[in-house]
Amino acid sequence: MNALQFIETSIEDGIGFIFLNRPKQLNALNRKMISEIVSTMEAFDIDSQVKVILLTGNGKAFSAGADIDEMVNDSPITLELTNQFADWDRINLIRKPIIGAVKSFVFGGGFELALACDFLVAASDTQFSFPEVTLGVMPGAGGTQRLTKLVGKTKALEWILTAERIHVKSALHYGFINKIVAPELLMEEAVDFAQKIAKQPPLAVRLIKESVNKAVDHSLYEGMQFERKNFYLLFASGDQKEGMSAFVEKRKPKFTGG
Ligand code: CO8
Repeated sequence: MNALQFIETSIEDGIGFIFLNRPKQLNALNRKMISEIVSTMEAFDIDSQVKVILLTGNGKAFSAGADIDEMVNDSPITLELTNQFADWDRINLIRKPIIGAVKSFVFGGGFELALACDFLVAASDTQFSFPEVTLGVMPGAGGTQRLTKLVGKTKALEWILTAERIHVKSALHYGFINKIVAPELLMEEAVDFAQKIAKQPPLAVRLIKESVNKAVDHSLYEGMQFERKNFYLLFASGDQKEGMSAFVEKRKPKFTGG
């Protein structure tokens, strides 16, 4: 991996950590930073030491959005030629679960990055917002699509058109975060959450994530056909043999990931 300028990474106990690291700019996302995040996710995705990816921010906030200084002089042509969203598209291809541990400002592109995670653990001081409309633009990295699929049209349109700051209790009520935790316990709680998934057999975790994601974009029939093939496939794994034998033999399973 090339030297990382805008993020920090580490691996510990099956968790691949990514820390957004522009705290003075409230982790405003520039293009190099997104590219570093995505390349690290891809490296973790094929690293057998990593079972779950955990994304968070250094400093006060998760992220105050895309770097406005970098975007201010963009034109449709520069946007087309730099094709920055190709990096964002690659997040959809990550097979391992991604947990976002978010706090304080989760705005604009930062909110979109959070919504690209599979789970969100949020500190009680977290505020989510899409302020793009106040800048004369709109979300561009999946915000209008992901939020709408998660909470439905009514609230998504209201929140995106008003730029209102969404309180964590609302976020939990509408189902786009998994858990609210005390700010000082954010990492501890997020690691606990990650560990619950990290100890499960990795192939089953992978195919479950893939199957649940299918439900978002496909008909019930197509989704169920897909689920069934994945269900069959898991019977080729050592972990299925181990998991079921352990149950029958009344002992704890030892999963190897094979
Ligand atoms: N871009 C660049 N710099 C930023 C950003 C940002 N989004 N947000 C904060 N900063 C910088 C500030 O300029 C400031 O820098 P300096 O100290 O050099 O003046 C520093 O971070 C600290 O910020 P503030 O002093 O403003 O801190 P406050 O606590 O007073 O306010 C806020 C915090 C409310 C979050 C405020 O900073 C703010 O409103 N920021 C902008 C939020 C915003 O509009 N975000 C949306 C950006 S547009 C977007 O995300 C489009 C996504 C499109 C697709 C994704 C492509 C990557």
